[in-house]
Amino acid sequence: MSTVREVTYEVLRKLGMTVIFGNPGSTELPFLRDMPADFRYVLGLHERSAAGMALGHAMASGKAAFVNLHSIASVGNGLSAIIDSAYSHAPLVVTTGQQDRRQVLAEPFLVSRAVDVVKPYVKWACEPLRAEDVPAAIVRGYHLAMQPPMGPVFISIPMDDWTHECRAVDAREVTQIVLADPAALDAVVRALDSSSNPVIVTGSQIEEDGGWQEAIELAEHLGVDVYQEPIAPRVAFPRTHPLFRGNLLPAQQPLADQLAGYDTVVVLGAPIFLYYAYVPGNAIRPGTKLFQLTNSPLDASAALAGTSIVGNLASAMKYIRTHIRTRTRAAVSPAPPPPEPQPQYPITPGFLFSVLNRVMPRDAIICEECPSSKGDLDRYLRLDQPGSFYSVRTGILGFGLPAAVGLQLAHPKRRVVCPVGDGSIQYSIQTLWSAVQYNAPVIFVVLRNADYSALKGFCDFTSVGRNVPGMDIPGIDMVKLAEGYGMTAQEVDRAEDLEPALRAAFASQGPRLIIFNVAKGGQTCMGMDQSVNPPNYG
Ligand SMILES: Cc1ncc(C[n+]2csc(CCOP(=O)(O)OP(=O)(O)O)c2C)c(N)n1
Repeated sequence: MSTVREVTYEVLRKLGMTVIFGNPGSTELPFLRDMPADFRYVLGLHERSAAGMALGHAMASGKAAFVNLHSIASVGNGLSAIIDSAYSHAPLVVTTGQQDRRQVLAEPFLVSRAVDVVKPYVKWACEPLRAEDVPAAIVRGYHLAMQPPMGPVFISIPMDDWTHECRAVDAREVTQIVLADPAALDAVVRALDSSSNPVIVTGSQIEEDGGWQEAIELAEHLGVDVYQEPIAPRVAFPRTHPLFRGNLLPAQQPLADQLAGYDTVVVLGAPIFLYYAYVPGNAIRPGTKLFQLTNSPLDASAALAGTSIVGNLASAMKYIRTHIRTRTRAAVSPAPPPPEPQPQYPITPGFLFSVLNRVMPRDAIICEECPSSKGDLDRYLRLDQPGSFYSVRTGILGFGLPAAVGLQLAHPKRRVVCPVGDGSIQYSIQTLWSAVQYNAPVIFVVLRNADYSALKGFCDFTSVGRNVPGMDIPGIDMVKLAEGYGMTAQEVDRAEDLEPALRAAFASQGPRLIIFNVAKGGQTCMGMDQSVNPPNYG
């Protein structure tokens, strides 16, 4: 009879999880030994990087990625990537080693209570009761991870389990599309048909459910204004589309004010709503009809207002489009383009992103983590392709680098660009090594302002003042750090050197890191502009 180890590799193969993202330790060695030749091991030097690369891979492919971490030792380090995957709806099957069952009661070295640690952030956490249940637990975990809203599952595996005898396990088939209730969708159709001024808000679940094209068709059929959810982790509507009106603000009253002119609001695939700073107010102007279509029962139950309908976004949008009457609307003109930023010293983030927008291929993938420059990035990168934007959904720094490398590994034909702050990059800096080793040709665009500008902006926003320690990060030689991990790196100080540096990076085949010394401060937090500052909302 086969062993647990052999059957596990067999089910991983059947489930299409032949890449193992990990960082090994003693408790995983019995599994990893003699890894079959059709498997690929992607090593992260820190578990944030290993699980974070898996997260990027899962988001790009829409398929579960397999992660193998080291007992409790690395669940702590990898936890923020697991949390990211929960909130990003990215399917991960995370496994960790556990001490030998025969001595676990005696609290040996590296004993793990990881199952309890991860529970609030995974769809399922288990340590199988019997060794021979391990492969079946992985199959069950995979199918649960893949159910919308997709997310992480966690399985802790005692190190002596791998040599036990085990019967073959069927990988089974479990379908994933759950359709919204047509009667509930009819209510949305009726509301839109009787509305004089409706609006739609697009959210990242549109991308999760493969609804990019359907969202465009619905918006055009309705002829309505389109806003993007606040602090969007994915771009779900082309920024260049004439109906696109911009981002919603991540605070209650400012957001309600933005939508105050509309009588019916249909939110497609987003929470109601994702807020950052607390600016009290109504979720929506009283009297406005509000509907939410979501693939997430959690988002439906947590919405602050409106009627929520749970189901697949693409098919729900199609249902609405094919049941609603077409609206006739005078031709709309696109929102005016933002003013063209000028070359200055120091370089401004706005100028950097306007040049990047000009030189990057249209199908480039942006994986972003540059907190205080996010507003400029949103303004100047005119993304109009599906799957072209990824950002951290949780606010936990450390997402950008590993997600970029995972995205690049899953998308070898598209170039991934990772705009990242000089503070943010430090949380998962080891990923540079993985990018080099696995030749993931990501272009890391580091915005170096030598401080935590976003936090300074937040100090101003919340009126706590500037007398706060730990806001500056001088003295980091990013070129040396990158070169230390084997990566080609350069520093750009002057505006005239910016475009040639970016063009050279796009012309190169491998990963590289460019540090742009940019203007400090003066920018706003998470894309919020002055309209939400306390003078307006005291
Ligand atoms: C893991 C983690 N630690 C700390 C923070 C708090 N934080 C939010 S923004 C920020 C500054 C990031 O600096 P940088 O990447 O240089 O961007 P800048 O603010 O300068 O644009 C910090 C420390 C966080 N969100 N996540």
